[in-house]
Amino acid sequence: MQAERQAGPNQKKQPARNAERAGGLRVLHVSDTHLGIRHYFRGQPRDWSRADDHLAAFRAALAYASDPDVGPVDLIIHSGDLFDRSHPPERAIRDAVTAFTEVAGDVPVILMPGNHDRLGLLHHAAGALAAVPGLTVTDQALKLDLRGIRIGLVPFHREPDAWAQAAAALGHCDVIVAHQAFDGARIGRYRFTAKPGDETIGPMHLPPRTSTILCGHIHPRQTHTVGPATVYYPGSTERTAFVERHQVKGCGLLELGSGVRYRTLDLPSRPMLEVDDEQGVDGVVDGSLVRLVGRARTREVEVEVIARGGWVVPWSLDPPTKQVGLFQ
Ligand SMILES: [Mn+2]
Repeated sequence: MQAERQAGPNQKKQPARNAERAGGLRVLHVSDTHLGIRHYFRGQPRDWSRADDHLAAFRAALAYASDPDVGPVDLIIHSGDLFDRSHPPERAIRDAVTAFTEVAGDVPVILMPGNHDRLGLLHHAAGALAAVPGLTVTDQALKLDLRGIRIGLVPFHREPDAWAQAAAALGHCDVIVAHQAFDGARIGRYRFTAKPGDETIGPMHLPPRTSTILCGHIHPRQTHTVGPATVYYPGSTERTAFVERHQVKGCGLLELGSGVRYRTLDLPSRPMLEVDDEQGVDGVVDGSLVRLVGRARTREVEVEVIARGGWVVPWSLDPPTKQVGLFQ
């Protein structure tokens, strides 16, 4: 990939943002887009798929690169889980290629696999993604130098020691890109803690003087410190499960100048709600995703929710099924 681009006649005119841009670097950080996700809802339109929402969120995240209030950016980094599964549907691959092609001509894009799509990026989608000019896909630790700023990409490892080894082999980096759970990351009330035999990365696994980590894997957006480093998780671009129904989704903008600045950028999400009694149906709006729980799990409530335009997670009157468990 090219670190510097020449302004040419086809180059879109982009206003100089501010003085601190000179010599600095602006990176749009996108993660956990989970394209091709398959969730079925009762009452959903025939021509709709939940994957459409994830594609729209992905495209909206990329559009921030040329948003007058956010862009221009020098680089787009996707820190893993582009696809929801290791063998993504053909359509999800085509959609990803189209979206990347639209931006990668203007801004270089770096894509690193996550735990969900590792095989997808390496095998099933490798050929299609390789054909996108300006897109770099790496499943190996890789160090890039952009205007003197060293960016180290260290792909997903289940073993923290293996991750640490791959990171150390790169030498000093100003920014590390990862797809891991770091010590101190939180999902709800759960807090990841690095301990022997665990997959969590702790301060002991970081190369010396690591200061900035752009990370995927944890879906609620958050920023926290690990030893001397700050880990920035932009979170997933759409809600991948009902447990994420209250989370604001988005991506991030890293600005490296005289200091380090990270802005979270919001994206719209489809409304999701749980209905646990008859009154709960009042909150259902058109096109919302609804999970019935407790005594609201009746055919009557389901019919009422669908009449109000809601789309309902399949459930059964039989003992809980695996299908319901998918969303927990
Ligand atoms: Mn993910």
